[in-house]
Amino acid sequence: MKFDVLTLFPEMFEPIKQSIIGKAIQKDLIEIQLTNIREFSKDKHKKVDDTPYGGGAGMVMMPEVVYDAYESISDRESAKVIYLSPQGKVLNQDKVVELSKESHLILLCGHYEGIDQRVLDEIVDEEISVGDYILTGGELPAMILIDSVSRYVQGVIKEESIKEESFSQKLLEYPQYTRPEIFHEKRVPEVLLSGHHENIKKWREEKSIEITKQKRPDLLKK
Ligand code: 4G1
Repeated sequence: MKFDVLTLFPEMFEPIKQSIIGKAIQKDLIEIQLTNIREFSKDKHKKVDDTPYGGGAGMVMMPEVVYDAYESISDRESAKVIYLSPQGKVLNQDKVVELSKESHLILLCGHYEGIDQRVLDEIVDEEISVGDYILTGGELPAMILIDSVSRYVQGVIKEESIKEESFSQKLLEYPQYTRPEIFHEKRVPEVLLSGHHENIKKWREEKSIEITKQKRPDLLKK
């Protein structure tokens, strides 16, 4: 799976190359290609934004630089272009699974007050948001998308983990414990030490439902 990212701040993507995603890149299961939109500015000062027509605060990313950056991507015709934007549908696990079936995604990150609408109309296939709050740019949302989608690429994580997830879909996770058996006078629940797999499964299902009811009742209603 290939992710092409169009951004003014490619350095922001360094931290995602750690841990599980880092290993997936090393194993060539996923590829993250960063394109700095600023490199496509024809202006001597590498200007990429300008004041909005009609007035108002802030700056708008100019259409030509964004378009030229997009045009520099190879095989762009067969890729799906996603604009990370508060105007998109909010990302959920069903959408994550759907996107993991694509082989090439181009992720466009806005900054400042956003991007000139004309280039968006021309190149964007889908808008996706990561939630309803104000951010300074689409870079963190793009990383959230890469992280969540990459987990579903064959070989990135153990298949059991995915199966366990789909089984407990829409429920929160049961509590986890590891060594030591006693920590600050608190014991690990007895059933987890019993080796009785059926009882353990039942206990975990009950805990999942109980915790979801307590903390996220909205998930149970869905
Ligand atoms: C109006 C949030 C503006 C923000 C209403 C989630 C937010 C990209 C996302 C904004 C962004 C609300 C996202 C806002 C995002 C241009 C550059 C848009 C940054 C920008 C609720 C600023 N998921 N926000 N505007 O945050 O890109 O993907």
